[in-house]
This record gives sequence, structure tokens and C-alpha cells, in this order.
Amino acid sequence: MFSGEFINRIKNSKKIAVLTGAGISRESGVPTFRDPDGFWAKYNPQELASMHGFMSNPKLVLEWYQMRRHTVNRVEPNPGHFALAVIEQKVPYFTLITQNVDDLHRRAGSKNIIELHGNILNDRCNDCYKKYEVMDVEKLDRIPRECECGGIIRPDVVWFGESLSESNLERAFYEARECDVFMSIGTSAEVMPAAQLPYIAKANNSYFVEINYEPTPISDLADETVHGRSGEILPGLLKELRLE
Ligand code: BV8
Repeated sequence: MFSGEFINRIKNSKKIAVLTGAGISRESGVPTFRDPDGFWAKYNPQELASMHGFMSNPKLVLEWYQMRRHTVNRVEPNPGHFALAVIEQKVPYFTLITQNVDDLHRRAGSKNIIELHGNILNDRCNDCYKKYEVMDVEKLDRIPRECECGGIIRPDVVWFGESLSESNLERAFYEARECDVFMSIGTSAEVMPAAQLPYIAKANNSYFVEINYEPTPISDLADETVHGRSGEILPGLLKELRLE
């Protein structure tokens, strides 16, 4: 499945950086962005995951996040998440940069995680960033809720059109620059600035491997691409590394 070159590179690597997207959580039962299921299929996630979408219909957007939280709280990390947590323990330095907001990497035991797009399990104040417990939409006496500072309370994620946390982005760019092996797993590589990371890694001579169900705009950039399900491919990598 993987070349001897890649296996060697991982075994001798000093620094590994991995970028994950919604595809790695698909086998846990979390719909990806491009294949929302059922009722939500008629909505454009890019519209819902935006301040404009939220302010135009805060109740609908809060219900969307509530449905996604219920899904995430009901599912488990899959063998792909667990495999990355095992590799992290066995190599000198490993950074997991995720676009996912589902908390599944942390639940699988990964430690050095950069959540580029936030985390769906909390709400926060839009102005002062104070964290708030999420509440059932039906129980809210006003929508959106208001922080004591006067700001509106919204999901603790980065929406389309919003800037990412400077420190998270700096750390992610740094790790992509410094790594000797970079992996992109389960992402369509369409969302910026996350999709810049493989280019940064490649520009700094890292060995870049893409694992994805189908080809993406970065497949030609990769030294190796493995197409298929990450929940099967990553345990296969553990086997080839004799880490299973
Ligand atoms: C910003 C949190 C400054 C919310 C998300 C430059 C060029 C063009 C556009 C832009 C640009 N710079 C900025 C933009 C605008 C925009 C953007 O990138 N638009 C794109 C869509 C064109 N970016 C932003 O707005 C970012 N902010 O840059 O600030 C700024 C501001 C304004 C204007 C300019 C600059 C903020 C982006 C963050 C958005 N928030 N999530 C929430 O989740 O509710 S992003 C959201 O999309 C999720 O994080 C999700 O992860 C991501 C979707 O990407 P993927 O993870 O890749 O998921 P997708 O479904 O697309 O693909 C899944 C893949 O997995 C598929 O390829 C599939 O084949 C594969 N797969 C499926 N099953 C499996 C599998 N692979 C393996 N195994 C399987 N089993």
C-alpha cells in the first residue's frame, strides 16, 4: 500500500505533521461537509457555517449545530483516529492539525492537536470569546443568547469569512515548514488557509503523502497518494510500521 521510501521516512523522521479533514471521521458516522445527510442536504453548509447564515436564521443554524453535536456525542473515534494516536506515541515529534470540530482525535488519544476551525462542543461570546456551555435550542428564552459583555453567543468554531486564531495558524504553518514527513488525510483540500499547509510542507522538502477517498487538487503535489478509506488504510500503515 505504501512505498518502502515512505515507510523508511516515517521510521527515520524527526518531525511528522498531519492535516486531517472531515473524511477521517466519515467511518465514525459523521457526515463530511460535501455529503451532508437527509434533512440538511438541502442546505449549503458554507451558508450555515457563516456569521451571515447565523444572523439570517440563528435558530436554524443553532439546530444544525445541535444535530451535529448529538451525532458527535453518539459516535466513537474509528481505527483511523486511533492509528494516528499510536504513531504520535512512537515518533520523536508529531503534530496533528485538524480542520475537524468533532473532538474525535482528542477522544482517540491524540495529544499534540491544533484545532484550526475550533470545536463544536462549546459556545463562545462573539466579542470577548468567553466560553459558554451549549444549551438545547428549545430551552433558550432568547436567540441568540447574549454574553454579559453584550456580545452574542455562538458556536466556538471558525466560520467561513472569519479569520482563524493567529497563534493556531502560526503553529500550523511552522510545523508544516519544519516537518520531514507531511500527511494529508480525508480532506478535499478546498478550504483555505488549511489547504496551504501541504504546499508549505512540500516547499520545504518534506515527503508528502495524501490519503483520501478520491483525488483532490493536491494529489499531483504529493509524493504518494493512497486512495481509499482512512479507517482501513491507517491501520494498514501501523502494520507496515510494525506498530499494531
Ligand atoms: C479565512 C468550522 C480570512 C465550521 C470550517 C483563498 C482562496 C479562496 C477562498 C478563500 C481564500 N481564503 C479564504 C477564503 C474563504 C474561505 C474558503 O476557503 N472558501 C473555500 C471553500 C473556497 N475560507 C475562510 O473563510 C477561512 N477564513 O481565511 O479568514 C479571510 C476571511 C474572508 C475572506 C478572505 C480571507 C475560514 C475557513 C474555516 C471554515 N470553517 N469549519 C463548521 O464545521 O461548522 S471549514 C469546514 O470545511 C470543516 O472544517 C471541514 O473540515 C471543511 C471541509 O473540508 P474537508 O474537511 O476537506 O471536508 P470535505 O467534506 O470537503 O472533504 C472530505 C474529503 O474526505 C473528501 O475529499 C472525501 O473524498 C474524503 N473522504 C470521505 N470519506 C473518506 C474520505 N477520505 C478517506 N477516508 C474516508 N472514509
